[in-house]
Amino acid sequence: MRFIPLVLAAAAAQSVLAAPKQLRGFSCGAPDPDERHIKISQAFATIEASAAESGNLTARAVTTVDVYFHVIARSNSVADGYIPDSQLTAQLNTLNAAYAPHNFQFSLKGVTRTINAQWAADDNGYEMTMKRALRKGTYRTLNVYFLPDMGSNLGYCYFPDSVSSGSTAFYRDGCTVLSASVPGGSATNFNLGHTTTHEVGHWFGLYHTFQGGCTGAGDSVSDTPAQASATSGCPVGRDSCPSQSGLDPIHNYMDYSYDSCYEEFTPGQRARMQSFWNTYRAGK
Ligand SMILES: [Ca+2]
Ligand SMILES: [Zn+2]
Repeated sequence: MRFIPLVLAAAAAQSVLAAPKQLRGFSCGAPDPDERHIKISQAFATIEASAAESGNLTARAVTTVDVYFHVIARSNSVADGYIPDSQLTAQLNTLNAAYAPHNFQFSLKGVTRTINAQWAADDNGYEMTMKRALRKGTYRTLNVYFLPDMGSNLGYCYFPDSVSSGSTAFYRDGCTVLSASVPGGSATNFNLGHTTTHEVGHWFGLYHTFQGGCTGAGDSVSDTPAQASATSGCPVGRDSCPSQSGLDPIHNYMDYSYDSCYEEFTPGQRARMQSFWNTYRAGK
């Protein structure tokens, strides 16, 4: 017991130098889909299933999504969120690699950099102020805001919906991601850039794989096995809904696993992203 204070003191001293961001686990602040949005997903599920049956899910052309990265920082030091261009490039590459099998690619159209302590702290009262100042493009344009302090969250994003250009919902649209989660960042276990992959999945209309738990429609995607709760780490063989078929989709980008555990979206999720894109974003 006598050694513990020394160990703690050493760890504390080290953290001042290296400042690794210790997170208890992945936590996403994306709002739960409401009943109305779940009904939209279930309607897509029916259409997608009949298209699959009739062999109508032919190979599609690659869709390129324009992206703006917004770096919000407390100061112009990396520790305060001022992510270097090299890490933004690595983030873009990670996103493109994750979505390449699903016919989506991302083209970086611009980077903005803002030093603003209130925006950097993800204060609710400033979300819309920040986004009204920074959001670029149309409803088919992805805006990602990198913030250094998000409380216990690694990120959050908003589902596609019917919004009119210039409305509050239009400006709110986009993903907010912890700066330390970009490739090479300081978020232990979550610094390979897949927080952005996960949040962009929400932007394309996907729910968490554990949405709805073991019963009912779950995430409204038929090929992601039901899951009782979020996964932590990378527990191979986890089966949180033993009465349902399939092991937990712990390698799915829409679970809460470590970045190193993430591997895939399913064909069903790919079809769902395409459905939402075609209906809500493509023409905008
Ligand atoms: Ca499912
Ligand atoms: Zn999420």
